[in-house]
Amino acid sequence: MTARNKHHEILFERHSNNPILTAAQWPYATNSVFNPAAVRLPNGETILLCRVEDRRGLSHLHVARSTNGVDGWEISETPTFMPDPKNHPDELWGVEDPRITFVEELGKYAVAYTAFGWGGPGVSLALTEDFVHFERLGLIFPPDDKDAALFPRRIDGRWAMIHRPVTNQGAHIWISYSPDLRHWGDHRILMEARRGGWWDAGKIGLSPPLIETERGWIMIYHGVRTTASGSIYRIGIALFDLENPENCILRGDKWVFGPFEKDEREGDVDNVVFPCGYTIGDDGDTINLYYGAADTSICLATGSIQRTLDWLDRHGLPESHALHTGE
Ligand code: BMA
Repeated sequence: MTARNKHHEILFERHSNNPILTAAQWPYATNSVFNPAAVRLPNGETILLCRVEDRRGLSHLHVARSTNGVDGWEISETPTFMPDPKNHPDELWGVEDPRITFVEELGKYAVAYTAFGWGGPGVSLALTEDFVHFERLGLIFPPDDKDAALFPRRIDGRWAMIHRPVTNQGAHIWISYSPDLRHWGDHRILMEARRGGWWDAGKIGLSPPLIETERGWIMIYHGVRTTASGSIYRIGIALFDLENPENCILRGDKWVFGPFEKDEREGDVDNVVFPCGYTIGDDGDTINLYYGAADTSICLATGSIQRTLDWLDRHGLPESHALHTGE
C-alpha cells in the first residue's frame, strides 16, 4: 500500500475499529453488508439501515442499533425491510442504498431507496416512525434513477428531493418538487458531472442526505472515475443556498475522501467508498459518516461541519450557471 501523502488535508478520519460491521456479525447467512443509511434517535441511539446482499445477489435492508454508533451493535434475527415484488414489481431484484431524513412536520422518517426491477433501478419512498412498520409510497422516479434523499423540510412550500437520473447526456444530480410526496415535477439539474480527466467526470450522485448549516446545505457526493481497471468511487463536497438550494454557492475541486485502506480497495467491487448516512455528534459539529467499503462491509469516518465549510472556502468555486442556462 502506498503511504499517505503528508501534504493532503484530512477532512474525514477513519475510525480505528473499521470495518465496524461485516457479514460475519449477521445472525443469518448473507454475502455482504454495506451502504448504510444512518440516523440518531432522540434517545441518542444510532440506527443504521444497512443494505444486506444475499447469495442470490439480491438486497434487502436491516436495522443495526448501537448506543455509541461505533460498536455493541444489536442486529435482530429477521430482516427489517424485504423487497415486496408482489405488490411492488419494481422491487423484483431487491431494495438498495437507503437514505433517511427525519421530517419534523410529519413526525416520521422518510426512507428513499433504490428499487431494482425489470425496468432497472428506480427511486422509491417509504415512511416510518419506528423502523419496524413502513408505509410505502411506491416508485416515485422511474429507472434509471437512484441516489435520492428528501430535504427535511419544505422549500418554498413544497417537498424537495435530490436524485440522480441517468440520461444519454450523463449521470448528473437533479432536484424535483412535490406537493404531497407522491407526485413530483419541476425537475432541474442541480449539479453536473465534470468532464475529461476530473475525479468526478462522467458520473456523480448524492451520497448521504444534505447537512443543514447556517451557511447553507452541505452536500457530500460521490464522483466516479472510469479507469483501465474499473471505476473508482470517491467523495467530494459542495454547498447550496439554504432557501434556494438550486443555487450552488461553492463546489470543491478535489475529492476529500477516497478508497485507501485494504477494506476499501478490495472487496466485491474494488475501490469503492459509498456513504449513505451520517449522524451529528452532541457538539453539533461532528459528522459521523457511515459508508460501504468495496460493496462488502461498513466503515465509519469522522469529520466536522466547521472544517468542511472552511475547506470549501479555500477549495470551492461557485458553479457556473452557464451549465444550466447556456449563457
Ligand atoms: C453504484 C451503486 C452502489 C454501489 C456502487 C459501486 O452504482 O449501485 O450501490 O456501491 O455502484 O458498486
